[in-house]
Amino acid sequence: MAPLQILRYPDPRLRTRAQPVGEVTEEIRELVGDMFATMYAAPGVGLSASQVDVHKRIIVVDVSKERNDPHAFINPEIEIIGGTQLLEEGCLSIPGFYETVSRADRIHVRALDEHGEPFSLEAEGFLSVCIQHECDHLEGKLFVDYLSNLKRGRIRKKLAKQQREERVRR
Ligand code: GNR
Ligand code: NI
Repeated sequence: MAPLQILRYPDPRLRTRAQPVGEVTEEIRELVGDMFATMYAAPGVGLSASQVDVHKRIIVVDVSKERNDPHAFINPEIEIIGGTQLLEEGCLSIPGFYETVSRADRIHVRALDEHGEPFSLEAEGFLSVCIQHECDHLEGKLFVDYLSNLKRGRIRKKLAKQQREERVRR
């Protein structure tokens, strides 16, 4: 399992809509392993394949305190059950910026696991937010898209500048 490089906003590749996984092969399982390695190294509570520039519908999540409860979701489908919650979100692709986002609270998720077996679960609270945040990535959507144009523009400018400066230094 090797950590992969994470794309950073405003990289246009983060706007790619991911394609469904046709068959859960050994290659997909290797990618899932690399995604877990990337998420734990970052460290983050979730990661989408989109963020490592692989535009397939795969997300991984571990919201446990002990970092020992990994879940992979392949071709995830979310159905909103109800409620709303406000939570301060961050994103490994938007380092250093945290903003409150309003999302559904209770959701039902259907997906395939890394063996290609269908499963479903109900989530609420932080797990629900994480799954919604990751599924947004698969649509090319980022949490900053829920902010005002002004706020998003400021974040975009700061990160673009940081990355220009990093490229000069390297
Ligand atoms: O590590 C992460 N933390 C987080 C905190 C609040 C809401 C969502 C997240 S997901 C984020 C990792 C990430 O960017 N996944 O795409
Ligand atoms: Ni993210």
